[in-house]
Amino acid sequence: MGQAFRKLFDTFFGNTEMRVVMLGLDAAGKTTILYKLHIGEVLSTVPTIGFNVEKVQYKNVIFTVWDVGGQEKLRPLWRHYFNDTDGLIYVVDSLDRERIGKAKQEFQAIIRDPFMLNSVILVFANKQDMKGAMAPMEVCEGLGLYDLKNRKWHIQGTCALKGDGLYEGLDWLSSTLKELKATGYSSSGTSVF
Ligand SMILES: Nc1nc2c(ncn2[C@@H]2O[C@H](COP(=O)(O)OP(=O)(O)OP(=O)(O)O)[C@@H](O)[C@H]2O)c(=O)[nH]1
Ligand SMILES: [Mg+2]
Repeated sequence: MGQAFRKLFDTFFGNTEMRVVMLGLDAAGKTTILYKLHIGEVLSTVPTIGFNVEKVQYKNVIFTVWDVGGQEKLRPLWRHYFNDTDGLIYVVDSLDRERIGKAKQEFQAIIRDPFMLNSVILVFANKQDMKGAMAPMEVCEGLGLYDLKNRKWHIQGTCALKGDGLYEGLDWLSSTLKELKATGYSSSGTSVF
């Protein structure tokens, strides 16, 4: 099979590989999400010092998911994971109203990084099982998503402990990335809710 044809074949019928970086403040639930997706179970987690990386296959997409520790002292290291990234999953602890401003600040810095300008953005408004959690729409406002111009983004309410919402998010990510790959990569577009 010629290389161009193989590429086209893979895009429409075969497995597509995508590199995704998952970021967010400490205790947002990133590692819990990674292992729920990877093995279908919730493992007890400790704060991540460094990163975890796993391949997660969903439908015919293989996601390589980098889960990077979110503690303040580790955040300057995030940018080392930006290169060659198709998608960003930004995880927010929806219960943590106090730090939504901080979550916004870090989020805006990531998406404005030159290496991240083409990545599509999936936000998980996590811990929706908790009473008093911000609704996805509040998280959306808190992060300034409505003000984004020329970016493809989507917000999804999730409960990582039960797995609620995780695959809906991956569905959006895979269809959006496939569409972009098929049409030759430009992540500009209107927001989806
Ligand atoms: N109630 C509830 N708790 C959750 C949920 N997701 C994660 N947690 C809990 O939140 C805590 C932190 O989860 P982690 O997955 O370790 O958070 P993290 O984002 O990886 O944190 P760092 O590694 O420090 O960046 C753990 O006690 C999880 O059990 C959720 O959807 N609901
Ligand atoms: Mg972690």
